[in-house]
Amino acid sequence: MSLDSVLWAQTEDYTNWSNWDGSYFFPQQASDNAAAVDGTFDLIFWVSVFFFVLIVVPMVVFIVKYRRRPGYSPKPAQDHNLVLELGWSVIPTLILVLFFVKGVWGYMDMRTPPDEASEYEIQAQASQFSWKFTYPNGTVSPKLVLPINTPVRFRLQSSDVIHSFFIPAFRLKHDVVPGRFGTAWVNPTRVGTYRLYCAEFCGDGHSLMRRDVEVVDKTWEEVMDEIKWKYEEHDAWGNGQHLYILNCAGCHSVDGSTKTGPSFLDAWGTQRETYSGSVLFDENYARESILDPNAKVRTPFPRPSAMPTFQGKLTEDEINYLIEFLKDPAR
Ligand code: HEC
Ligand SMILES: [Cu+2]
Repeated sequence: MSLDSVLWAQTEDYTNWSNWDGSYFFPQQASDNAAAVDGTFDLIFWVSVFFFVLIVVPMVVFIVKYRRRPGYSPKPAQDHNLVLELGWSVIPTLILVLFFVKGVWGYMDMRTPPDEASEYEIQAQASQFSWKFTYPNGTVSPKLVLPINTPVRFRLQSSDVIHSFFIPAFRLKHDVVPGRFGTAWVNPTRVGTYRLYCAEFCGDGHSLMRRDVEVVDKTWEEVMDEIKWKYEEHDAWGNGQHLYILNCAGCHSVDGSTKTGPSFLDAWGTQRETYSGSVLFDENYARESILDPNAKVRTPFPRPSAMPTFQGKLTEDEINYLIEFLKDPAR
């Protein structure tokens, strides 16, 4: 499995404009709630356009028509008109009430998961700078794959700073605040591949916090079975790559580019300059870096290290898989 298939964020060149799938219009509507959100936006937009034209066009016409000219003297203006004043107070108020009611209805629908949604809950864990999804069967994956027409709930969690879970095609956005759970839900209604972004500036790798969201025409059981990472079906290197994508790819590249941390490309077996002197990149240095990043900090990276400790988050087996991967990450 290539990295491309797992993490387009790591491979696509976003400095190239042709890779941007942004458009002048809203993204495709891929959820139940999308139509209501767009409907509210359109209502406010077109009412605003209507009043903009109603006010600005006569204003420009009157400016020209009643401009100061020689031979004309200004006539005294009427200074009070009860009907007019009531009209321009009451009508906009009613329109605002309409916006409010439509907005609240839509918001309540978006915030209240239907009963079926509590059956499937995905835990979405944000950390600098990646997303990890835990499925109801316990599988942890960097991929978000959802069966069509099945409401699903998300439990949102951050292990460091504030992130934001944003899937434009679902019109779904919710802040992910450390120290408390957030919830969101969606009923995907269109098969396809959409994008998940972090919408809260969370550090220098923020723009890398992107994932594909796949909506597929399969059942939950099929999706969970497919997505389940089976350690015994892969070699140690493959398991290491899987763990790297889950935990490290947001900060460490395997193509030689420096992100928040140094690249792993051709790093194994070389001497690394740290604030505590030169160290050989071997098993012990790798393990120590994972468990206690501040023990030896690479120059010229800032101290204390931006790397979180993985003490208690990765097992010894998993660290061994990662070490196999680090030996030759570009295999
Ligand atoms: C939030 C960003 C971040 C994450 C996530 C992260 N690291 Fe780091 N890592 C860094 C930074 C920054 C450094 C350089 C400073 C230092 O030595 O601590 C670093 C240094 C290292 C080093 C020493 C590299 C060298 O060139 O000398 C290793 C090995 C390492 N990380 C392994 C990992 C592994 C394995 C993971 C995933 C399990 C991981 N890191 C996740 C930011 C991160
Ligand atoms: Cu983020």
